[in-house]
Amino acid sequence: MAANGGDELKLLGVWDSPYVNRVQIVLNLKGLSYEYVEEDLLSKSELLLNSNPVHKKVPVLIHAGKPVAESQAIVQYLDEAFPSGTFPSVLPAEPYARATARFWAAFVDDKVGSPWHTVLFAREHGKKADAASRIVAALETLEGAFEDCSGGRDYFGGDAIGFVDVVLGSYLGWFKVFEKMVGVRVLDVARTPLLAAWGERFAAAEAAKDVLPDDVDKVLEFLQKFLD
Ligand SMILES: N[C@@H](CCC(=O)N[C@@H](CS)C(=O)NCC(=O)O)C(=O)O
Repeated sequence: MAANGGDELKLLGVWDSPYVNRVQIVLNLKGLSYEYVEEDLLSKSELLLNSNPVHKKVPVLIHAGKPVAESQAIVQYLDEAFPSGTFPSVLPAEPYARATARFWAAFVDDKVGSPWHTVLFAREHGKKADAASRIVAALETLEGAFEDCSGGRDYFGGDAIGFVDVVLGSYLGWFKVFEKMVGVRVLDVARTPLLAAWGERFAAAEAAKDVLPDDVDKVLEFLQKFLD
């Protein structure tokens, strides 16, 4: 149905990618229906290569034939193309709160996303463990950010899931995978109690619960294809 984005929206993705998952969560939050196309990253489709010729990565959102790449840009695009009034907002309306949300979202992909990649693909255990401890340090910083941004409410976005929630929340399934891979519990209730409780809430939220990967062995088995 064109009125809610329906047949105009196509998402190229991979099921266990945090970058793809955050876009799916925002599409769910906004109640938008879309066509999902699972990509094979070892044999990328012409559509992916043509839609994201610079990075050749997922996610790519194609809206009415026009591709948008890079997950944070896609989320912001969706927020503007399907704005408040008709759809729930992900970014706050007030400029300072908006800038703050963008700051923390950038921090997450820099300080959690980069080491996430190292935990996955580094060959040596020591490098994986070092990257996991950098994630722990980033989460300790984010514990303080959560306290400030949430103002005692459930989410970084306040009463509702917002931009920082979807950007950080999309890594939650992987944090469980890391416990099995490197033996490090990155999101730990003793170190970061507010974030640990937030993580439980986010993973159980309607928009996220069927999106985040929750089968650790299935994720590890899938990852192995890229390591062989
Ligand atoms: N900064 C990008 C990262 C996207 C990304 O790293 N996607 C991975 C899957 S998790 C990918 O498509 N990798 C394929 C490749 O590197 O060739 C975003 O936020 O969208």
